[in-house]
Amino acid sequence: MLSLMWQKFLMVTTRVVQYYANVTGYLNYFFLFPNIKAIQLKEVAYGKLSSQSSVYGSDKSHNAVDGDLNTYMHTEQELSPYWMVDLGQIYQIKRIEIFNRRQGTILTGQRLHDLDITVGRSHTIEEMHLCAYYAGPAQLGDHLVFECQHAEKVRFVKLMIRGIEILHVAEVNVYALEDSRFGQRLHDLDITVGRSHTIEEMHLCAYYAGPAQLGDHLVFECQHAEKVRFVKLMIRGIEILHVAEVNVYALEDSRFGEIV
Ligand SMILES: [Ca+2]
Repeated sequence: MLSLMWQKFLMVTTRVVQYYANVTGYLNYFFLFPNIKAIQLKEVAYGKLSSQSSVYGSDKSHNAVDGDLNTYMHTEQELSPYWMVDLGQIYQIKRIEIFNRRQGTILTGQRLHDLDITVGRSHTIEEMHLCAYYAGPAQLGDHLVFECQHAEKVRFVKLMIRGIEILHVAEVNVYALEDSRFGQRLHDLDITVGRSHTIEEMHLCAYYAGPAQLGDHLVFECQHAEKVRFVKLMIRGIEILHVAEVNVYALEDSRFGEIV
């Protein structure tokens, strides 16, 4: 009898704990990523300037960014065949999708293998670094999706097969974070400081009209060396506030060393 009661007690307790764990999890998720639903990706490779290691027939590099899955770029058979796109400006790359060509035999489809997908701010060997690797082999018409580990701030995306092979893909889509809205949300910012964080104590150190751009590094100096404990950023009006890091620099107080 007692054992049954304990079992019921444990069951109910477990459910309650699970419930609160779930609620806490959702709340944490919401507070850590309040703008998670606002993140949108846009395709940024379509129609952009492209190049490739060699051209077979008339299947030039542009065919991989023309929006048509029936056209494809095609290199000669050679060592390390590659295709590259210049996005025209730096984007925060999140996802790269490759559509293998549709026409041909099984072997034609399988030519897509051992593929390095590299990205970089410029296309020098030093700057380009690996976003993803595809071992393959692919099949005709495959739709391959790759995510860079981080949102890479890059301008160039390159596909290169290791070894001697032919590279021919129908389309490459590059998805980037919608940049302008994100960076520009930082504007009309009051930077206040205070010994305590009551409204009476907090006073303005600096005001930033903005709007900022993604990745901006903003530096503000209070007019005086404020003796304060709290630093607060607040945007005027309805907005989302998201900054990557806040550094606060104080004077080294030499007097502390003298008082022993
Ligand atoms: Ca195409």
